[in-house]
Amino acid sequence: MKPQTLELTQVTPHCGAEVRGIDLAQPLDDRLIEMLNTALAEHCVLFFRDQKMTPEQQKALGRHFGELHIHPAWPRLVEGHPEIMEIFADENTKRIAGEDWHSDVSCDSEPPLGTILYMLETPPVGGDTLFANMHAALDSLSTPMQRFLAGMTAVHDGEHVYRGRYDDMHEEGRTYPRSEHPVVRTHPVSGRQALFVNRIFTTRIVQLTQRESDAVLQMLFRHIEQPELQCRFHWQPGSVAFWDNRCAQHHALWDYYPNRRRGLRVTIKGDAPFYRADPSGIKEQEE
Ligand SMILES: O=C(O)CCC(=O)C(=O)O
Repeated sequence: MKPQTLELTQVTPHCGAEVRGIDLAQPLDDRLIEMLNTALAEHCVLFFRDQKMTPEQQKALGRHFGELHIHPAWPRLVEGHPEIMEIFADENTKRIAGEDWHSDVSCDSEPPLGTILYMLETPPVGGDTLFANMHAALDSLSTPMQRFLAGMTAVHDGEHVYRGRYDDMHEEGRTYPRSEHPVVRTHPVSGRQALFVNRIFTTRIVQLTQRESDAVLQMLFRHIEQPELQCRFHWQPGSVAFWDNRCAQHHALWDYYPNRRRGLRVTIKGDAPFYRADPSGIKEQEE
């Protein structure tokens, strides 16, 4: 029998692939799930077009890849579906989700493995999302910098991100997650190393002084934002993006105010990030 393959088109050399020929509303068989898991780890984000899913079907899709995550702070949930976040903006919106580069809820002790965003309404123009590959970000640092960062840990804090952010949130007695994670993490599926610090949540590299940490983090945040590491996704109603938070960061562009944009997001639970030294070592770069 001919081995089943996925119909994939890469979006840019480092990031993203569009997948065709799959109806995400239908149950996926084990072989297809395995292929999607492999493709996700390789391309960091997968895109699908012209999908139509009910909330139940979107949750069933997410559950093929793991248990569903419940957000620690998001106030706009779909009624009867606490696992589904509504991503929404219109003329009354003051803040949107993901206005800067980040990996979802990296302040959690076990940050989400991946996120599936299903777009329902798009503005007439704009509202794209940028994605960047964190393996490529690490690989494009100099060898001495890679060696310096390997084995270090950093604090990811939800407090300054979520406290007071949403008008309709009841915050009395509420605390937000704060965790320490490796700066370079090993992807559990591919075994590849990825840079794991982001502008929204990461506040401090633990082994450095505050001043050193501020300087190194700023350098890394700027490094991560290089256009060569990225792809840009233009949404249409029915588009779906499935990103891997273990090796991708993303940034939602809010260039469409006061227009409306609406999507539904399901997030999949992940494991505690770990660093395992690559037995082949960090490769010397050619000058
Ligand atoms: O609206 C988007 O395109 C992405 C929003 C975002 O950053 C998120 O859901 O984490």
